[in-house]
Amino acid sequence: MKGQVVKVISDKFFVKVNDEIIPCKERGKLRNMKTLPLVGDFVMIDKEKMVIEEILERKNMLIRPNVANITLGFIVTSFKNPDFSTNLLDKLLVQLEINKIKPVICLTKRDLISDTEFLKYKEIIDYYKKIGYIVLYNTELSKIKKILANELTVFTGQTGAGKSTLLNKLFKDLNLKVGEVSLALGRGKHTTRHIEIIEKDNIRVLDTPGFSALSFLEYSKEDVRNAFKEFQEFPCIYKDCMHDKEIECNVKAAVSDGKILKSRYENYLSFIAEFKDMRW
Ligand SMILES: Nc1nc2c(ncn2[C@@H]2O[C@H](COP(=O)(O)OP(=O)(O)O)[C@@H](O)[C@H]2O)c(=O)[nH]1
Ligand SMILES: [Mg+2]
Ligand SMILES: [Zn+2]
Repeated sequence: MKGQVVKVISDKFFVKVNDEIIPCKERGKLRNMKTLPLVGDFVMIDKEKMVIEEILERKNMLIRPNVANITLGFIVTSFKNPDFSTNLLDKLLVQLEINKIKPVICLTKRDLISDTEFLKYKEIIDYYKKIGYIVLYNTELSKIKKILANELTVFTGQTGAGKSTLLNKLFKDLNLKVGEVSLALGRGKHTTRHIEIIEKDNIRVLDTPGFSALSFLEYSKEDVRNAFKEFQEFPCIYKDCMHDKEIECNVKAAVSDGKILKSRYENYLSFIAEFKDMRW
């Protein structure tokens, strides 16, 4: 019988099969495979014995929080407190792209900047929309609910950007502490491992209010390059062009022509420069 792990508490795995939650143990032989089921894993279970027999192939996996099969990455970015950072935004977009998680950019604290200040950001925001990203505001609750429907979502973004505030609005009885840096999962006062999918109607979110950045396995330089998907619209002479030291490069030309946002390209260069089998 097929199900999905929705909660893990130490060595108990709660598997959702249709609308039933079955607390399972993992079968001993899984241990030999050095893989434990993660929240988000699709698994085959023996319902009678309440054991997990097999972990089905993962679409993706995060290290911190340690979860699998995420479909949507909700990036929360504030205009102020903390200041807007295209560098962090691009870094998060790259991580999500590489792991085949659809990104959504949610802007917060528009009320803290003036209309004149906002104009500075308009070009940047329009650019991200133009290259295909969904960009919305934390005030657009019904739009947000539609986008989160039927996905398994992780929230990410700087501490203080407004993740908990928004989650509390989406899940009325959640009561996450706002304005506090929560303790990282697995540390703090709860020593047992506890990761859970929070669910309401058709919205499913991983309860990881503490993290501000995701952590995945290493990427290659080429992965990072390919994650800047708009670069592919300017094919270079050399298929493996890194758009860096090469003399003839259509991506660099597009940056000069203003077709590629300068900050995107600069962030790209900074990412591949800090590269030593990158693990963010
Ligand atoms: N002015 C303003 N403050 C906000 C907004 N969203 C969140 N905040 C405040 O920003 C602070 C940090 O929010 P929090 O949700 O804890 O951020 P998190 O660290 O990303 O979970 C809190 O004091 C919130 O009340 C917003 O849209 N406008
Ligand atoms: Mg928080
Ligand atoms: Zn190039």
